[in-house]
Amino acid sequence: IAVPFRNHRAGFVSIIGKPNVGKSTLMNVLVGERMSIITSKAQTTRHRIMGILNGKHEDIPFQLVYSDTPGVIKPAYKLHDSMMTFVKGSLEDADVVLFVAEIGEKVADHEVLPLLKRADAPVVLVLNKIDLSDQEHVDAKMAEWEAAIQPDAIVPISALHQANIATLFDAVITRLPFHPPYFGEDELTDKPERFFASEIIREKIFLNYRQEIPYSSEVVISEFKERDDMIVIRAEILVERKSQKGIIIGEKGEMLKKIGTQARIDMEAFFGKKVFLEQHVRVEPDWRSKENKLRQFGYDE
Ligand code: GDP
Ligand code: K
Ligand code: MG
Repeated sequence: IAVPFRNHRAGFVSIIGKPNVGKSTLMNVLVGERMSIITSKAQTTRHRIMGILNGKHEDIPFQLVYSDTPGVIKPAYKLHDSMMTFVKGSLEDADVVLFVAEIGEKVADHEVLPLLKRADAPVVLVLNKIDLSDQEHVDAKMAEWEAAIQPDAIVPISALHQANIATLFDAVITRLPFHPPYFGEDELTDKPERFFASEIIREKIFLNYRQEIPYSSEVVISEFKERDDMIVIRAEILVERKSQKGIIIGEKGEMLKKIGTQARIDMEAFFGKKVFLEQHVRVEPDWRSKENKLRQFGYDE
């Protein structure tokens, strides 16, 4: 006789939504680690990033595998195609979908709605950034979403101010299937350490440069050597044009030095070790449109 498995919960929780609604901020709050990079610019997140949380809820141990994903957009580059493939993949695996919408967003013709049809999993509509609104407006928006998509639950939150996160956690954990853990207890993520080194540098590029520069940049870690007392990291910053290389480096190299310092400080906090960081800037013409380059930079699954 098959005995139903009831002593552990585990599952995949996908965080999806349009750009800039606060998906990465929420992911970090839920995982309790600064795992996904956050900036005020759309399309900061390019990959599916898993963050694993182990714990206990009402005496039953659980393993939550959250996936942060790129914002849903209409692809303009090959790069965007692979970004959207990551989103679709995460929906297909999902046991619970966290569909994040911000309070100011229009409900009609929402880009994410066609994608939701791919998911068999329960959908929790997360209404984020309620700190920018009042109760009356929040209630009205919740009613609008209820009428439009009939989600399994609607939870208004502020990811930035960590408001109502406990309610959201409850909505997730109670929908998590009974299942043995998928990952080892000490695993925090599915991505290697060098991935986070490159993401930290990308965040600094997004924060320090304007217009096309962040979107035209990619970071490749060419060396990641862990020694007893420090980590030696060599990073290549790739841009699409020569003029962009000059902008990245800045006058007398001051801009490159600035992002290098900011990145090193964050890396030392993330890895808990001293970091020696060396950066090079290289032109890789039109890398965002080239399939072989995208593959080389890890945009395939
Ligand atoms: P993503 O593109 O969906 O991953 O969004 P991010 O997490 O990168 O956040 C986009 C911007 O929204 C950042 O400037 C965040 O600080 C901001 N943000 C995220 N959550 C909230 C929130 O609850 N309230 C407010 N006011 N801003 C938020
Ligand atoms: K963003
Ligand atoms: Mg993001």
